[in-house]
Amino acid sequence: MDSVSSWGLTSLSEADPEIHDLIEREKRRQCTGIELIASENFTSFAVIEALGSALTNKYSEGMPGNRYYGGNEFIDDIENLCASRALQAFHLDATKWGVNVQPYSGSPANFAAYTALLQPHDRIMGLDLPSGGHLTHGYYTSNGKKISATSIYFESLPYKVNASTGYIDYDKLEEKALDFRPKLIICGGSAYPRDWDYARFRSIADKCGALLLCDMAHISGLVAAQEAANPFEYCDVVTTTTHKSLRGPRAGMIFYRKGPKPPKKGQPENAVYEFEDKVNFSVFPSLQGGPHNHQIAALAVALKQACSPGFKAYAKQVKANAVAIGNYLMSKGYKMVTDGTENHLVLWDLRPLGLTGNKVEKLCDMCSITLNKNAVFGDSSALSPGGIRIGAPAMTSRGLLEKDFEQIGEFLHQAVTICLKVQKEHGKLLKDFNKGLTNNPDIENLKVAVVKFSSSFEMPGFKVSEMKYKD
Ligand code: DSN
Repeated sequence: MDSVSSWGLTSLSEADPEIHDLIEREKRRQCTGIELIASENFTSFAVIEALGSALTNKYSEGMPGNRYYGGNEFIDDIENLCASRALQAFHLDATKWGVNVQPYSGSPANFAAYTALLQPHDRIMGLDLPSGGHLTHGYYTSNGKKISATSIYFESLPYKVNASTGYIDYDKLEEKALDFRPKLIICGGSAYPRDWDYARFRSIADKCGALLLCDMAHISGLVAAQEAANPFEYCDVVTTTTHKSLRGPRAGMIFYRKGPKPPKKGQPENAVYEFEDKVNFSVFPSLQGGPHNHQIAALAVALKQACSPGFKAYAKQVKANAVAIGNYLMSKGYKMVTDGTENHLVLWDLRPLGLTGNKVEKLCDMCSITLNKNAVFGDSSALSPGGIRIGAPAMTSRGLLEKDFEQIGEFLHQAVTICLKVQKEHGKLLKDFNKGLTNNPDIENLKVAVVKFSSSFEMPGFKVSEMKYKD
C-alpha cells in the first residue's frame, strides 16, 4: 500500500490538479460574473469549512440516541444542535414543532414528506410548474406525461395563476379542490414573485379535509428573518432546501407539527399530531440511508448565522434589491409578471418583445450574467419558455444595494437590446440567431463591463487573494 501521507494527506492541487484547476476556474466564474439565479446563493467560509470536514466519514443511520452504528456521540450532538437551531431560526416552540434535518436536499425532503403523509395514489394539488410551481409538487405535462415521481406515485391536479394578473387564482383552486378532494395541498413555488395567502390555503384545505404543506425552499431565508408571511402559522408540514435564500449548504429539512391538536368538531378529545414518527421513518429507512453529517453540521452553522441581526438586514436588502431591479426594468417599459415582486425574485415576461428565455439566457451567459429561462403562464411551448427569472439573494450576499441592482437592470436592458438587434439582423430561428452571437463586439463590450462591475464586490466563502485565476 501507499503510505497514508502520500494518498491521504496531499492537498487537492497535488493529488488532483485537474479537479483543482476546474474548481479554481469555477471560483473565478463566480467572482467575476453577476449571479442572478433565484435559487442560488453564496454561502459563508464557515459553512464551506464544515462541508469539507471529517464528518463526511461517518455513518449514522437512525436518529440521535438511536443509531444503527456506534461512534456517534459527537454526530448526535451535531444533529441535536442543528435541529434546535432550526426551530430557533424559524421562531418555533419545541413543544409544538419538530424537525428532521437529514434530508439530502429539497426534492428528497418533499418525497419523504409525501411518503410520510400519503398512501400511493392519494390525491395532491400543487402550483403548476408553468405557473411558478416546482417539479416535486406533482408535475406532469399538459399532454399527461408524468414527469415527477410525485405525479407517478400520487394523483396530482395542479392549480394555476390567473392568466391576466399572474397571481394565484385562489377561487379556482378552491373550486377545483372541493371537486378533487385532495389529501394534500402544497403551497410554495420556484418562480412566484408574490407572497402566499396561507390563511386562504388553510381554509381551502379544511373545507376539503386536506393536509397543508408549504415548500418554502425559495423564501426560507425571508421566513426566518420574518420578512415574509409565516407558513408555520397555518401549515401542518413545512419543507425547505437550505442553500437558497437561507444561505446554507445544499441540504433539506422537514418541519412537522407535534403535540396536542387544537380542538375540532368530530375529532376525539386529546388528539395529538402523529407526524413525527412518520416523517422520521420516511426519511430513514424508507427513502434515505446514512445522513450526510458534514451537511448537517454546515446547516447548523448557517442556522446560527440566520439567527443574527445581520441576517435579518440581509433578507430586507434582498427584497429591496429585487424591487429595485424590477422597477428599473419596468421603467424601461418591460413587463414583469404581476408588475413587480414582494420577495427575492422577479419574473420577466419577454413575450411582448418577441424574444424567448433561451435566447436571453444564452446571450447573458456570454456576458457573464447568469440567470435562467423560465416558463411564464400561458407559454405555448415548454421547450421555449417566454421569460427569465432574476433573483437577488446571491448578489445581495456580496453586499450589493439598490443602486447596484439598478446597474444590473441596465446591463440586462443592454443584453436584451443586443438580443433584439441580433434577432433583427440574423433571424428568429435559433440557428440563425446563434450565428449573430459569435465575435459580436456588443457582447464582448458588455462582458468587459459586467466583469469589471462584479469583480469590484467582495466575495463570501473563499479568499479572492488565494485564487489561482484572479482575472
Ligand atoms: N432548481 C431550483 C430552482 O431553481 O428553483 C428548485 O429546485
